[in-house]
Amino acid sequence: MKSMRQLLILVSIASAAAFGSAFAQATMDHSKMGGMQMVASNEMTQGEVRKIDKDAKKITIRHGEIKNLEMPPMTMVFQVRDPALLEKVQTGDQVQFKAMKDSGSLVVTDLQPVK
Ligand SMILES: [Cu+2]
Repeated sequence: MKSMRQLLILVSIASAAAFGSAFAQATMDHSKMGGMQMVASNEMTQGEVRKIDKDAKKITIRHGEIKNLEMPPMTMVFQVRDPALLEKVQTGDQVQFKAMKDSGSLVVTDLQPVK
């Protein structure tokens, strides 16, 4: 009797584990999809630094097409989320950057010189 109960417990643990891993699999696939979408919308945009204003936390970039903002190539001023980003680049540098819309203004969230 006792061993029968242990067997039942073992079976229920095994099926719980199987269910758990199936669930984990589904969760993983889902997050992978989300991750791919993030990569697509967070693609780096090419540009050239035209002007840097550290006090105002602004940078002027002559940029290529920004796919996630559906913006054609142009020269424009961006806000910079973290002023430390401006320490990494100089006027005239070729850069890669990420920009997003934040309550109406365009903000650079990542910026790095292209070697
Ligand atoms: Cu623009």
